Amino acid sequence: MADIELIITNATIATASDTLPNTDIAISHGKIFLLGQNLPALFPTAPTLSADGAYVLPGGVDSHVHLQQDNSPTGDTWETGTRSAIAGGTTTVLAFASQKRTDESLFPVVEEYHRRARGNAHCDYGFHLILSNPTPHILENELPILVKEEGISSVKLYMTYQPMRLRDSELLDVMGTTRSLGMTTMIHAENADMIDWMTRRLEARGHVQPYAHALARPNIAEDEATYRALSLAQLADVPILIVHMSSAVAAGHVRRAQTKLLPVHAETCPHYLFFTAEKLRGEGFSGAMCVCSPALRESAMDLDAMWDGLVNGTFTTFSSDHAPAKYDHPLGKKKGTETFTQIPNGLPGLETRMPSLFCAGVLTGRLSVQKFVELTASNPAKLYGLSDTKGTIAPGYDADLVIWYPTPEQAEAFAEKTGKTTGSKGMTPFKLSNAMLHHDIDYTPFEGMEFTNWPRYTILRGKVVYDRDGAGVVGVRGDGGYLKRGRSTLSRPRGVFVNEFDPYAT
Ligand code: DUC
Ligand code: ZN
Ligand code: ZN
Repeated sequence: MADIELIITNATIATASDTLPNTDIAISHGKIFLLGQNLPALFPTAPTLSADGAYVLPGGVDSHVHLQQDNSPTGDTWETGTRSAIAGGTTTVLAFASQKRTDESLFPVVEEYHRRARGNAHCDYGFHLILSNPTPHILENELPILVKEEGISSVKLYMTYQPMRLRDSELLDVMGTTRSLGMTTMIHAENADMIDWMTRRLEARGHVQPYAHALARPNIAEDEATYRALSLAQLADVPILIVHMSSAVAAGHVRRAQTKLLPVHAETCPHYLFFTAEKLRGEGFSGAMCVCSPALRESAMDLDAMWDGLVNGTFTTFSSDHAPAKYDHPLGKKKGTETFTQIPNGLPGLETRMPSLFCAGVLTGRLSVQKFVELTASNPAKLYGLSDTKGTIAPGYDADLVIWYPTPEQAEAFAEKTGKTTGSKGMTPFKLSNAMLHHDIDYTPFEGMEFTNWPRYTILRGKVVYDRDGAGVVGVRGDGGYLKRGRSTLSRPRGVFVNEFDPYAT
C-alpha cells in the first residue's frame, strides 16, 4: 500500500487546460500520487485537508525575481524573499546569479549565489545567469558546463543599464551560443542611448525628482529596443523572451512576430497592470517607491494592452520582477533624493503577484482560471525547463499546491450540490497594508488596494508551508531546494534564416 502523507479532499482542481470538480489529491513522498474520488476510503489512515468548494491550483512559479544581488543592498534576502513567496502562493522562484563586467569567470559567481541561497529558501529555486561580460571563453567553455552540470538553462541579457548592457554584436554572439545549448534567452529591451540622452538633458535642466524617471524612459525606448531584439533573434534564429513588457506598441511588435511564427515569448508584471506613472508624482519623494524599469506608463491604454496581452496569448508568463529596495534607507530609495538617477530601480511584488491577478483577473471574469494557471505556473515551468516536475497538477508532479478560499458563490454552489457547508463562506474583502506582508521591505505599492481573496494554504512538495488563518508561515528556511533545470519545452530554433546563408554552417 502506498505511503500517503496527505489527502486534499473535494478540490476544484484547475490546470492550464481543465477544471476538475470534487477531486481528491493523494500525496506521497512530496509528489502527487493519485487524483480521484473518495480517496480517504482507500487510504483511511492518511491525514486529510479539506478543500471543500475551493480551488486548488498549482503552486506559482515566479520566473523573474531578484534576491540578494550586490546592486541591491537593502532588498530581500533569500530567506525573506522566499518567505514572502510562499505567503503569496508561489512555490518556485527563478532568481538571478549576476555577473559583473569585471568577472572573467562565471563559476565563482554561481558558487557565490549558491552560498547565499543554500539552506535559506522557503521555496524551491533556480538561477538564471545575467551575462554582462560574455567573453569567448565563457561562451565556449563555461556555459556548456553550467547547463549540463548546474542545470542553469537560461540567461538574461540587458540592452540598457551601462554596467550591464550588451552591444548588438554581443547580443548576437550570446544568442548563437544559447541557441546551440538550448538555453532560454531573456532580454531586457530598452534603448540605452535614448535613455542616457534624455537623462542628461533632464538633469541639466534641474528635473531631478522621481517623476523625471518616467520622462527619461519613454515608451519609444522600449518600442525600439523590442523591435531590435526581435530582429536580432530572427537573424540568429533563436527563441527569446522579452521580459517585463510595459507598453502597447512594444507588445504589438511581439504579437506581430508571433503571428509570423517566430519563436518569441514575452512577460509582463503586476505593476504594469495596475499602476500608471501618476504614482511617480506622489507627495514629496514618495514617487521613488514606484521607480522601476521600464518605467510605469503615462496612459491607462498601456495598462489595458497588458491585460489584453495576458488574455490573447501575447504574454507567455506573468512574473513579479521583485527587485525591491527599502524606501527609508540611505542605500535604498533615499539614495536618490538629490537626483532620480540614483534611485534604485525596482519594486517589491513577489507576495502580491498571484493574489493580485487572481482577484483582479479570475474573480472579475477578466481571465479564465486556466489562463491564470498557465501564466503564473505552467508556462514558466515549461519555458524554463521544469515541465516534468512543476506547474501542473498530475500524478508524478511535485505536490506544490495552493488552496484558494472559496468565493461566496463557490461556497454556495458547493452547499447546494452536496448539502454540506464549506468551512468558509468566502473571504471578506480587505485592504492590503504592508504590515500584512512577509518581505523585509518597508512599503508595498499595493498599499490600500482591495483584495477579495488570498491563498488559504500553500503546500510545497506535500508540506503545508503557509496557513493563512492559522500560524501564517509554518514552513522554515531550508524547506526549499535547488532545481537543476532542463531545456524549454515551449520553443526551439526553427532552422529558418533570413536568407540562403546558414550562419551556423561549418
Ligand atoms: N528593472 C530591471 O530590469 N531589473 C530590476 C528592477 C527593474 O526595475
Ligand atoms: Zn530587466
Ligand atoms: Zn528584473
